[in-house]
Amino acid sequence: MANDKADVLFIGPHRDHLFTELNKAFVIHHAPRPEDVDDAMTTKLAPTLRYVAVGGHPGAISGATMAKLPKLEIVSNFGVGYDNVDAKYAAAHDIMVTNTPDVLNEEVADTTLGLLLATTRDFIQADRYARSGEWEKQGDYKLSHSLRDRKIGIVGLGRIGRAIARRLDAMLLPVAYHARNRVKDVNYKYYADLVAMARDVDTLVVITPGGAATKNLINAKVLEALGPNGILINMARGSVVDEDALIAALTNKTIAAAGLDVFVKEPHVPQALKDMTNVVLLPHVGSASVHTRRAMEQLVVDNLVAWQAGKAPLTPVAETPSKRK
Ligand code: 8YV
Repeated sequence: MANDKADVLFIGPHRDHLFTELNKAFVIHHAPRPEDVDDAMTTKLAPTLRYVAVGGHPGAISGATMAKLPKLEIVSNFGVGYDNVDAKYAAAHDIMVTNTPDVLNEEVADTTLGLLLATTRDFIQADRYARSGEWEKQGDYKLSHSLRDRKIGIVGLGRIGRAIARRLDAMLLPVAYHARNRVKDVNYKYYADLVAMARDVDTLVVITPGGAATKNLINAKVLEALGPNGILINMARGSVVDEDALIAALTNKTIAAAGLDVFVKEPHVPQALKDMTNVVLLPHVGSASVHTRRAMEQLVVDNLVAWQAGKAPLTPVAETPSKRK
């Protein structure tokens, strides 16, 4: 029997559940890195390829690559953030782009709270103190910062930002937020001016989309306004924080501490940050549980399968609203 499965190009590292599910409906062509989509591959796939899936560092697709695939109809991205996909090019060329919103909200919010607590209460250094036997030799570990009396400013009050705010409510912490627009159905204090918010709070939690519009949004000015008791938590994208300004602010004690899940050039973590004891560094694990990654992988496949069946995709991105019902 002839193989009547359609081709899909997956750009990114291997994922078990994703590959098992994709394999049921498609023939997978795998490019672990964007540069693996070379001329030989695009020439081979160009006459027929309608479906691309992409995601997981370093999975990405540029407009230039899309241009080499004239039959391309849809790019299904693994991840709610899609700064790795040229959605503008896609929109201009009638290519659908989908992402994986909602299924990761609670997981990323949980991770944020964990990182906030670990950073504020110094859990990682304290763990080292207990393990190394220093506790027995030196006595009790030094007292830490506290969440008590803190005011939190959330940068980006989207779906994940709101899940974080709900958790902070339960912890009796006052929440304010900065976003491009005021969010209608919440009572948190809104700041149109990020520096003004940074001045009024002492803790910033960053959970805004990456990309050109938010590049270096958290700059030296914002960090200075946050002040010497300030704690910065970045769960968004490395690009949202000016990494050099952050390293300077931590070195000069312009702010007190930082918890970072994301970096400018992942998986590279600057040595200056590794050398500091007042930072907690996570290797981009916001959504990285078996449970949530499986749900995200399933949504990548479900978007492609719906599209292939002539239906509207489940979760199109804002730039490419579905014309299908
Ligand atoms: C993923 C994420 O780790 O969804 C996102 O935007 O940042 C994470 O959930 C990432 O997309 C895959 O590397």
